Amino acid sequence: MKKNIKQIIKCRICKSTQLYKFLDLGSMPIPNGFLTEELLEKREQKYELACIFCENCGLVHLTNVVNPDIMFKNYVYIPSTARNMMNNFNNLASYAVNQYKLKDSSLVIDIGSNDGSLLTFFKSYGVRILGIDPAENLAKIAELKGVPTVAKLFNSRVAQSVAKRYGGADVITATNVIAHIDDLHEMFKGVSALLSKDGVFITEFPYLLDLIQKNQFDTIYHEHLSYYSIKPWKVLLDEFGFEIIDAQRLPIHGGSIRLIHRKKKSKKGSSSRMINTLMELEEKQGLYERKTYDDFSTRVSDLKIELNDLLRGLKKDKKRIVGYGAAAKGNVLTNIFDIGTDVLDYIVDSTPYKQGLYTPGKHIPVHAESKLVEDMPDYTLILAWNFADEIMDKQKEYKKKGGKFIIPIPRPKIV
Ligand code: DWN
Repeated sequence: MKKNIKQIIKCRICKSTQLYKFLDLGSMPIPNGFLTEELLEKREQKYELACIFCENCGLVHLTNVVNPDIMFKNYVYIPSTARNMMNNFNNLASYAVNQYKLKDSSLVIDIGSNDGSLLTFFKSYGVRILGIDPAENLAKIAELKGVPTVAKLFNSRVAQSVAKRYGGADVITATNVIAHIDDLHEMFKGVSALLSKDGVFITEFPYLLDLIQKNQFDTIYHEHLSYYSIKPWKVLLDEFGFEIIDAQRLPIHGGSIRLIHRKKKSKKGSSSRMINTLMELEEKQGLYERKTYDDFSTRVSDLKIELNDLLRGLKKDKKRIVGYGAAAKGNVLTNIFDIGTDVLDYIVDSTPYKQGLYTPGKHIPVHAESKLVEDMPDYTLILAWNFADEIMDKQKEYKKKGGKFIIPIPRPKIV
């Protein structure tokens, strides 16, 4: 991609130009663009954050695509900082190994393998593993964990060379990465080339139904190019001859969906009962009507007023407030709701690479979690609300000493 930004003019899945724009969040820097102190003075590149809804197949997209090299070459997000995330990976690995009777000779390939966390669970079952991820910094960490990793962006060319070298994959996983992919047709060409005849392709991504119903506007950011529901996803599967053989809704990341696919055994293929139920639910919840998206945008504007009234009221009462979780979603919330160091003194986070840095846009300093009990601010705004239970469980002493938590999504509440 020559320039750093590409405008979307037709649907990523069905190529329709019937695109309805909603939720214009303004512009902000990329949400994982943390800054060192020296960089604070430098002007940050800001990119539009707005959504379009394809009135033909129903896919929700961002209005543009930021150059993936800018976002993913050197990546600071790692899943291993969250116990719930690792439990989810453990559950996925044991499900796949048992359900699909994997053996030592079986090959599991993870697209968007990050620091190798998921494959480490598969490795414990003795199967062969391989990661594919463009983040060179994370590929090195994965290799140190004994997870061989191809540090490249997945596409059909990479898939063919991997298939030539390692053979067909019995399982291909793609968790929290499909939303990051611009050319889905190229991705599916790669999966078709890499997956063995009877192999399964397991995807996990945040579910659009949860996002809309729970006001999760802050999971809308530059890394997430698409927001999936079953109807548009099935258009892609039909085009590439895949079918869904199992589906599970998961609580992770505010509500995700795990889909297990295989290459269609027959022209017609089959569709699990669960899929038909979900598609009916999507229709019933108005997921394919403009009004749903207009109402969502209105709720986000109301949320901005409600959260700011709460926080600024506390500041008026001379209360001290900090953030918890220097998450990409937290950087969206603070930038789009205009919550800066005038409200949050700092943010604590368990990720070593983020500590000592400043958040993109609002330049809020990030410290280690231990600072919370040492410093005892009156309130803690949980920016990583998707892990609120885990965080509050970890910080029982802060609560015991009188600290209070604020959970911003789906509506602000003090706990
Ligand atoms: O899709 C993506 C999701 C899966 O992860 C990526 N595009 C980027 C990333 O989004 P995120 O940064 O919003 O993810 P998390 O996992 O919701 O971020 C949680 C943040 O909170 C991390 O920086 C770690 C931190 N944390 C913490 O400090 N203490 C998390 C837990 C559970 C904790 O106890």
